[in-house]
Amino acid sequence: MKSFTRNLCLSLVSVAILGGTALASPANLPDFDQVSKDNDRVISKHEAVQANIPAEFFLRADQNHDGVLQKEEYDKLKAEKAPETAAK
Ligand SMILES: [Ca+2]
Repeated sequence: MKSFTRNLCLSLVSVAILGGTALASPANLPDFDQVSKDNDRVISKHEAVQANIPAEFFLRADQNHDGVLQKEEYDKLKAEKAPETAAK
């Protein structure tokens, strides 16, 4: 029973690490037009949440701090390399 619990914990940790890695790369984000659904040419926080874009990415990408992502800002974010790749 003890080892079962330990294996379960290890599995959960592995899933957390793999999931985190996938999300950590802005290159995996959907295209601008898929996220901005109302044709206002910007991505609102609400649209970002619906597209599962981490708040961390949103805040980093919003370079003029107007609370929405212009296409240029979003494309710049998508062009970033994952932190672990960029570090090497
Ligand atoms: Ca902006």
